Amino acid sequence: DQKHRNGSAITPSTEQEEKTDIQRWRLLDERGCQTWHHLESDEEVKAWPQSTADKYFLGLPLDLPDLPPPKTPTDSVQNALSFFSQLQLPPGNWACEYGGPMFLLPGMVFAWYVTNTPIPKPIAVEMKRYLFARQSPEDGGWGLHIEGESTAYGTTMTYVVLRLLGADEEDKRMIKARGMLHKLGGAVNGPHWAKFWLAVLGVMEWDAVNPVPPELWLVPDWVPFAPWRWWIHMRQVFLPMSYIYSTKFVFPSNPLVRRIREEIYTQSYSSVNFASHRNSISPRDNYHPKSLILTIINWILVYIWIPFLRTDPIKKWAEDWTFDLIQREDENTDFANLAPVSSPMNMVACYIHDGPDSYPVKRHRERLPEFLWMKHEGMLVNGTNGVQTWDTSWLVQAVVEAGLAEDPKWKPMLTKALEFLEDQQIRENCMEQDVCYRQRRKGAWAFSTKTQGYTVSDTTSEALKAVLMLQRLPGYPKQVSDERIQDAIDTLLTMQNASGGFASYEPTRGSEYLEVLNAAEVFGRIMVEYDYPECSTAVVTALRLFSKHDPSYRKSDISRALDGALKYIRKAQRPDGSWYGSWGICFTYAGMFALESFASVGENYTNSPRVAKACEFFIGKQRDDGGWGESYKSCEMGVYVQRESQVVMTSWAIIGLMVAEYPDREPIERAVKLIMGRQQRNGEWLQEGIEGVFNKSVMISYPNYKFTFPIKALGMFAKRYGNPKLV
Ligand code: LAN
Repeated sequence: DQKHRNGSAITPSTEQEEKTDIQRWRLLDERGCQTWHHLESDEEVKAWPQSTADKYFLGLPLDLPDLPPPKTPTDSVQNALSFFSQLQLPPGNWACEYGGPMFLLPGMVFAWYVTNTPIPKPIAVEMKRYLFARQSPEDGGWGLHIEGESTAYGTTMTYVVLRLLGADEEDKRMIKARGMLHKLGGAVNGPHWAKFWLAVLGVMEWDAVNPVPPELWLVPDWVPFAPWRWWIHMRQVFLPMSYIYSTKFVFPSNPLVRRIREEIYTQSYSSVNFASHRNSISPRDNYHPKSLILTIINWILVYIWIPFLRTDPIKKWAEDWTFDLIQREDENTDFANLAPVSSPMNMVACYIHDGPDSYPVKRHRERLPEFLWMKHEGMLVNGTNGVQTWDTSWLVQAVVEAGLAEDPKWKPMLTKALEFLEDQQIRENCMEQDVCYRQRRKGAWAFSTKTQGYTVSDTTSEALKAVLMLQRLPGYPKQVSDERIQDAIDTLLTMQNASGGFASYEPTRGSEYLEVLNAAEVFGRIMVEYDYPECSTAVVTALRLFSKHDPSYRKSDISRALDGALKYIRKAQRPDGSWYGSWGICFTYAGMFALESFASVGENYTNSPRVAKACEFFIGKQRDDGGWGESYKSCEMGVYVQRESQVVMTSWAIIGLMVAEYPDREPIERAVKLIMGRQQRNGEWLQEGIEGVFNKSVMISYPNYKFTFPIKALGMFAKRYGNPKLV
């Protein structure tokens, strides 16, 4: 049971496993700022006992009582809340592991190592344990994400990181990993981001790294490919990367580094012709092959621009301006930064520019650990500095939808959640937002915390809905004033695209043709923002709810925004009735959202052929056991790929069918029974397959979805069908 709870497949290890005492770990949550602590002394352990949430995250026994077996969907929701409420953290938010991608942890360790930042022993030990637990038992490698097949990227980076963390070259698991790495062609076959880090560490020559020219930041804003137009994650990674590339920083070599050089290639280090490997990549990694145009641009940069045309003043000008932008990102986020790929790179840039003991380097050292997460398998790096606002908003909405928000039992929990959301609303725009190309954010919510401070169209919308839903109910304090709610609306209204759709962090600023500059090789559709049915729906439903609450504020702007968004969602429907999902797996996720959009404007199965078609698509995918299960392969391939039923996807599908008022109750009821049947006696659901995705090819875990979406789905069912006895 403990094993299943966290969905692990622990690789049996023949080596004597080094490990910390798991009973000594605690999660500290200070206004959403989450850090894990390993308590060294017995006094500390006594003074700071492990909470239920700590134990749950660590896979320790919880000793919770069995609850009365649920007979109705509402019973089941009550049990789920009994369990899930115990995981609420003191500031009012929920947390969870947010892992999946395997390329996040390496960046952090590389950055620590090359900046001579000591890695505390418990962290090094637990990171090693995690990486070994995630090693493929078949071939000894690692993939792009935990469910993916082994790649040169995953295997090279993880191998080197394990060595930096102290794993022995002769460890059987390392021998196996090295064998796989060589089979994949060695480190020269890694993608661009791998080569970049290997060059920084000094186990690869910079000649093997395709150019990352900071000069691009000097290009005037009107130029169609200027970096300010790129998707925020790409430009925020490109930013420190281009600075570091330009300085050609290399960590001063030491015996370990020299040893690694001899381990990761299929030939001796001195015999590798690095310049000939700029474009080498293993076929398994090459999800998005570089365009011919990019290959030509790289050639010109390497053979003409850099050796003959790039003068020192240009180089200096570009580096200065790039570093200025790095500083602005650091200041705007108090060194938390956008995400865990750019953050370690910003730290290295500050180390080069400001020196090892500077304030920026120290502050980065303090903040990087907020990305860490500890679980029973060891320590990993989360996709963001947490899921605070996002998961808290979903829980609130689920309870409200289930009609239980006024139940005195859940009021204290929801009041705390509301207080948390109030605290996390962003109240000011960034300093000189136009200079650093930032989107307006006053009134918005970020996915994780206010400090990170990036508005996302859907996180702002989901948090706003949660606040509006609760504040309307009797017995809840009005935490967020009308003016602040209007600020959120104002920000949302700046985020719409000309197409009518909504993207993630900003309206789309550049053309889709910019994908020809996609240099990352391992991801698809990353260069610019795109319209998303998920994000568009979140905004639609938030605006609809808001206009019920305040019908006069910016009435015509809102109605125009709604028309546009719906127009986009209609257009995005595929001929088979489905929508492709970009942030959850995959068609079940996006379909649920699209149907919610239509429902919010009164379009349902009976009055809209489009909605009927979407419902038929869902029904056609239901499995024999009554559930839905979709593989992550759907995201990669763009077609629905079945897997065994999952409670999360089953919930998404029936939420869609119910809001669409699908006339036949039978398939929905079968799904409800499946969800109820999988609930444990203590109210929890166990972890199943991975739920989320980004950039088409990377999967990411949303473990709290197995609570929030079943709660919402069962609650909605109970409301619509009179809470029948189903067991
Ligand atoms: C996220 C997490 C949340 C997600 C949703 C809110 C669910 C989505 O609807 C909009 C996009 C957003 C905000 C999102 C974007 C990309 C993120 C930040 C991630 C998937 C989490 C990790 C990922 C980030 C890009 C990881 C770093 C990797 C790079 C390639 C830079």
